Amino acid sequence: MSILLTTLNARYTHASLGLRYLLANMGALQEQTRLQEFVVGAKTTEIVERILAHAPQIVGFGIYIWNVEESTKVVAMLKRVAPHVVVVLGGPEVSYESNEQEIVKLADYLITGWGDVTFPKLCGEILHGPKPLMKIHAGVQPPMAEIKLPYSLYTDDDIKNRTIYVEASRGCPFKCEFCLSALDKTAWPFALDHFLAEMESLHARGARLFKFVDRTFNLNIKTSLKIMQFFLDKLEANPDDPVYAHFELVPDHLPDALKEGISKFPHGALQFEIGIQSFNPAVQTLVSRKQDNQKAADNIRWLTDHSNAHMHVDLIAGLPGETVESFATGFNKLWALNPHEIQFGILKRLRGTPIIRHTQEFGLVFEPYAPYTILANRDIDFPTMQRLVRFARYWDLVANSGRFGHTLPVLLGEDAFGRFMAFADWLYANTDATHRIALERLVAMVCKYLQNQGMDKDAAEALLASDYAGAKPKPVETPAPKRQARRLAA
Ligand code: B12
Ligand code: SF4
Repeated sequence: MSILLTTLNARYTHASLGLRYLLANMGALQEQTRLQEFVVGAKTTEIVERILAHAPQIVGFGIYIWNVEESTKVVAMLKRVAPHVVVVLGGPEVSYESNEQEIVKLADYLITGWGDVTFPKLCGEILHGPKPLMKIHAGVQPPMAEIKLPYSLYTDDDIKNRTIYVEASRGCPFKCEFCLSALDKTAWPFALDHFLAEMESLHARGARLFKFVDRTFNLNIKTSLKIMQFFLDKLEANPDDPVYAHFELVPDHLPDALKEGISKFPHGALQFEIGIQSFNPAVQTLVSRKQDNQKAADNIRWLTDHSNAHMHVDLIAGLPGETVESFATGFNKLWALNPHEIQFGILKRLRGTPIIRHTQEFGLVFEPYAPYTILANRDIDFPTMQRLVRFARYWDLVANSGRFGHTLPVLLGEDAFGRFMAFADWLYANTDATHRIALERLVAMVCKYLQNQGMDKDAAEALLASDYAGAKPKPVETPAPKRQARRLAA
């Protein structure tokens, strides 16, 4: 074995699709290439020891925002104990602004962008010459038909225990300035029939949750319909053996044909992640996000009323021009549309993204280390931003967890944002914690807060008891995430 592909995933359940693409495309070098994944939080010495146990000549690291800090330590240690091992980096986190990155300084080579064809080529040159002269290589984007699909490389163990990521297209045609995909020129589809044949064999091998990483599933409706039909056929052929598909959607593009397809799916089989990000037209213009807000709202309403899909809708706080008040208006508007989950994200400055053009005018201040979260801007000072961060954390615990289905509407009343912000401020003042709040304690705190707000003790306890009983997830023989099962059971 001479080449090792490795990365630190965010969790064990997240299998790396990027590395499987590289392995699938190694050509003649595939025989001598292995894949070994780690999880962030693992001990650096153990990672280095396990890498070296393969006695590799080349180690290729997949570098992402969630692992760059730890990977830097791993590469530094690896180069100390085994300086002869050639380190090649790749992945989105090192594809831009790479010259200033510590990890790039420590490595021998870097491939920016797509690695599918450039990594095997570079490895061939390192192993057999001529020795590559340049340190940094721009990854070649070949025609999609030339990229070998990696799905057979998911092991039976992966299929049984991990999220199966799949990709029907790469890239995004939109230009939202906070997003790395804004740098893509367009979206490039893989040949659909070939892709679906691979999905067929994954399904035959037991895969039941397919998570599409496509930036925009509903870009080409013909393709979306064919993919949905694939899953519908599976569901119809065997209703007792459900299959789940997760897609990212743009909210303002849901033609009737797509709606008709969506409406045929049973409870929970479709999971949609929908980016709203901001309902504020001035902010949308500033960050070059084109979105018809009325259509988006109508479509989310339609999905809530007429489909069985589980909906997770994203908002971002901290965007240039977004004040707390305008964010609150957007949040309340979204809450009124009743999605299952609102993902309250805080703006991050991803390397390479054009959002930095607003730095001066809007006073954007970001954390210097990954994940580069915004700390303050012209309209939201640091303490207020921290209140929003806590709001996001508590929202996840209380609202998105699905554990407080009956209590939440009472807690939020007619002003979801304002009331939850007041609750978040109170909870923080009374617990001093945003993490590791045990469920029992959280229930007790919510109960106390409701009483502080004037609710009768018995009524508050009864309300929470109704949730606590309902909070127990119904037995689901599915790989669907637990909290989604709770939301759907509510
Ligand atoms: C799955 C995923 C996750 C998973 C983690 C997966 C894992 N393995 O652990 C989860 C859900 C946890 C996650 C979380 C986040 N994510 Co994410 N995520 C993705 C997603 C949807 C898919 C990744 C993927 O498989 N892509 C498909 C493969 C084929 O592409 P690829 O990974 O880029 O690999 C190619 C190249 O990069 C390169 N390459 C990769 N590895 C290597 C190695 C070598 C040696 C070489 C040469 C080349 C190379 O070659 C590959 C093939 O061409 C991408 C979006 C996307 N569609 O890519 C975002 C993305 C990677 N995430 C992103 C972000 C910002 C986040 C969050 C910060 C979001 C947030 N606001 O909270 C969090 C991070 C949380 C944290 N702890 O810090 C950004 C990346 C930013 C960065 N610089 O890394 C992306 C690109 C989304 C975007 N458009 O902005 N994410
Ligand atoms: S936010 Fe979504 S639509 Fe906008 S560029 Fe990124 S992936 Fe594309």
